[in-house]
Amino acid sequence: QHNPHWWGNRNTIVHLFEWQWEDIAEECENFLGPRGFAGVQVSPANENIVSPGRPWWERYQPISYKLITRSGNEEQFADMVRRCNDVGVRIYVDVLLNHMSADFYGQAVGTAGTEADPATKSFPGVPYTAEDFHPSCQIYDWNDRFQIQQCELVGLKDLDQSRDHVRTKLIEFLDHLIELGVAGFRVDAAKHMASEDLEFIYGSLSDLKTEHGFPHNARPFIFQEVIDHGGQEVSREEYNSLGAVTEFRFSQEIGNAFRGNNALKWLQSWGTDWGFLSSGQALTFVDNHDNQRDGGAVLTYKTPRQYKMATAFHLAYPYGISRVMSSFAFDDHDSAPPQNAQEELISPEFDSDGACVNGWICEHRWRQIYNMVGFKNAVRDTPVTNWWDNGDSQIAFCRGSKGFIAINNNLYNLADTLQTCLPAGVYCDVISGDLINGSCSGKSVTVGNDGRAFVSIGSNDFDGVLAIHVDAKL
Ligand code: ARE
Ligand code: CA
Repeated sequence: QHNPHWWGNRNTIVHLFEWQWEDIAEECENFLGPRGFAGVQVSPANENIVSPGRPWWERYQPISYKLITRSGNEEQFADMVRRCNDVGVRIYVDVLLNHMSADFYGQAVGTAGTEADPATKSFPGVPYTAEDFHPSCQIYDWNDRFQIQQCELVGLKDLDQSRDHVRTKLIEFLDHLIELGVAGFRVDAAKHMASEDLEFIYGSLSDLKTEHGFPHNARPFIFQEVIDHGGQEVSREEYNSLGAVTEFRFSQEIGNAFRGNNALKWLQSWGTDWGFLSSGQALTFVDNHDNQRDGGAVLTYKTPRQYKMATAFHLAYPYGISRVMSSFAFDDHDSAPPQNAQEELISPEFDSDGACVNGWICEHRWRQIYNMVGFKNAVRDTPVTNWWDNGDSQIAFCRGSKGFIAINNNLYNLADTLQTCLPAGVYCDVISGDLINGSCSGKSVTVGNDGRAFVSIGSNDFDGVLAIHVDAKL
């Protein structure tokens, strides 16, 4: 279940973290479809506990499988999936199979009004009773398989996926989403579930629906959240045959490199040589909704220049199943998403350049990022050729005869004549500008008959990247 069922030549997923279904439907039609995005990872769709202040993470505490959350109800969800599929954008849902809500706030009420008593493990909305859960214990030792898989991750009531009743309820829930037209799932906390149980569950799911535009016998795409930085008791290798796995080492290493801790010339061997999973099994990202809050080497929207460079490399280099993060602004771990006085999520608003202005960051609407999504589509299925570097942190390479990228992460200028591998002509650098009505609002690059071009990226340029491809030729 490694096939994301992308449409045409598309190949990038965006995580619209905490967006409402109606806003996602509009975004598919107005922006993601036209810009060539392949799919959206959406926030959990099932009922969650209502927590004071409405932190984003309340959505990781399920109360039932009713499709009612702050993002919208079932009708709105179904409408979103239909409208996104209609413009060739797939929907992948973040699903919580490991646990239900924790009992931190006593008697609980969910976003659909369902009551539950997490303390006694009573979730009548499903229904689940205490016997559907593992006996309570805490994870103290992250090298103890029993604790990791059968104790409570941060106090979240831990479901026993070996039980028939639990399996049945989880399969019904996922099949319901498939019925509504989704293309697959991000499986939260997969490491905290035995892979044999997940194998049973994934294998029991129905095929994707032909009436939603999927081929016959198409299996749901699965990507599993397994944080494995190496030397772990429960490893990514227990899961990668079942579906793709989030490759956290990618996020770590790309952050290291573009923070300047590692010369970019080493990226020539990017991929499995770095200890990453094989390309078709790795869900790759510069940051995700957890590690962007953790600090450390991971790059985020808060360091935009380096973030855009890392993202350009991510989308230019043929490795992994790429996911772009689209965040809301936050100060600390618990900051709530943009909401009004009634604690309802608010819709993103855009300025005249299409950038988000009201608390949503919308990295996916940054030109340097969405134009690299277009680059990745244009160069699909071509290899890296003509790698060039200056022995330090200026690099360049071709993608077949379809695209060329140069990156300057040194504190001095790059100004060189380089092989671009492109047919002769004038191209628009899609990082510094856009090609609009036949003219380029950024740098133009003239490629000669020998495929070579003069390339300049000043150390003071707004961005440290230059990218040209055959779909942005003047
Ligand atoms: C919140 C509060 C807690 C409280 C709890 C229950 O913050 O203080 O105890 O509620 O009331 C998210 C938030 C949590 C939040 C939770 C539930 O991040 O803060 O707890 O929702 O609302 C491990 C797991 C990995 C997990 C990370 C966060 O292996 O699966 O921890 N990631 C997913 C999601 C999260 C989500 C959950 C799981 C829970 O992406 O957004 O939590 O559904 C090493 C280990 C990793 C470990 C990592 C971090 O790297 O190898 O396995 O990840 O450290 O601890
Ligand atoms: Ca578990």
